[in-house]
Formats: sequence, C-alpha cells, structure tokens
Amino acid sequence: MTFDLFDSVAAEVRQWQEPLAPGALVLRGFVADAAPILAAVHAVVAQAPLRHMVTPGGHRMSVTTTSCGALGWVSDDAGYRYAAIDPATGRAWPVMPGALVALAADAAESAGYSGFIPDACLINRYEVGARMSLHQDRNERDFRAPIVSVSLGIPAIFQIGGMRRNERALRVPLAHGDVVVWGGPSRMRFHGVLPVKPGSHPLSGPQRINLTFRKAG
Ligand code: MD3
Ligand code: FE
Repeated sequence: MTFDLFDSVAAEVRQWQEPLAPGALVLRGFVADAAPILAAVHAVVAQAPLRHMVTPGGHRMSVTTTSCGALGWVSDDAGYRYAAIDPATGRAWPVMPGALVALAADAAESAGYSGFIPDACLINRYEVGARMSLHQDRNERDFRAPIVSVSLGIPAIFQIGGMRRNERALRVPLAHGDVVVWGGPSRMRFHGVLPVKPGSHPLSGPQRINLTFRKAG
C-alpha cells in the first residue's frame, strides 16, 4: 500500500458528502481548520455586535445575530430585510473576511455551484437552549444562487421541511465543521434548528456558531 492511498483514505474519513434532498448536499467535515474561521468571526463580532433580533410578530429570537459583507440582516417594526448599514452601530457592516469568502466559494464549488460570490454572511450564535423555528429564506433577490451554511462549535439538530410549513420535517444532525449547500429546488424549503443541547467544544466553548452565506442583493 502506498502512502498516497493512505492519505486519500485519511481524507475520506475526515470529509465526505451526503445528499440531503434535490439540490441540497451536506459536506461533512468540510472545514479542515476552523481556528482561522472563528478568528475571522470574532473580528466581525468586535465591530458589529451580536444582538437578539425581534420577529415581525414581536418575539425576541433566542439566537443572537450579526452580519458581514455588503449587506446584513436587520429587523425592526417594518419587518425583516437586508440593509447596507448596521442599525446597532450606524456604520456599514464589516467587510467579509477573505477566509470566509474563500470557504463559501470552495464549498459551493464542491457542491457543483461554481462562481458563488456571497455579498452577505449572517452569523448566528446559539447558546444552550437556543433554537430557530421553521421558516423560509425569501428576502434574497435571486433564488438561483445557493445558500451555504457552516456549522461550528457544539452540534445541533437541523430540521428540513418542504415548500409548505405543514409538510413533515426531516431531522439532520450537524456537527462542527459540517457545511450544507442549499440550491436548486431545495433553496425554498422550510428549515429550522431544534433547541441546542448542553455541550462544549474546545474551540467555541458552550456555543454553536452558524454562518450562512448568501447572494442577497
Ligand atoms: C435550507 N440558520 O440564518 S442554516 C438562517 O443553523 C438559518 O443558524 C440556521 O436558517 C442556523 O436563516 C440554519 C441552514 C440553512 C440556511 C438556509 C437555507 C438551510 C436552508 C435555505 C433554504 C433551505
Ligand atoms: Fe434560514
């Protein structure tokens, strides 16, 4: 047996693909080195603080959120939308760090979407017990572009439903380093996250960090 074969087997154990639904692919263990990704996240958070969004129905979300890139996600009395200015600071959102742009583009490419250039990266932080109820992502301008989601830190169970809220949802565990690419017919599926169970990860502590990269504008 050659060492090349050994290396390729080692790579397959570390990283593999699981089809989820038409157009949706899980890239298990895709983030080979999470430390620089988390460092980039911390740099963004230092400039644009994590905050609890309020839903159009007036509920405070359990997750805290911030953004980087040309556009970020904001909520107010008028509802949800993308905006170029962070209402918490009155400034433009932080520039999307190169390491994050490259990760999103590499993941999209691996899933068959070449040329994906995100203009928005939402950063969601889940402390133990935080959750996200079933919803669709429909505020982006062009639904032909995929959404790339990166899970870091403690694991969570992700729910993926159909095109209507009442369709039965599938449960998929997502662990540190997993990336999901949602495109094609899966782009408009309902999705959510079950309450995060207690745990700790050596790089993040008792938190789950999710990054979602979008072409919003
Ligand atoms: C399926 N975030 O920020 S990422 C969100 O884990 C959001 O923080 C969740 O849903 C989280 O909007 C889930 C996975 C995801 C993102 C977008 C999708 C799944 C999707 C768009 C269409 C279908
Ligand atoms: Fe979503």
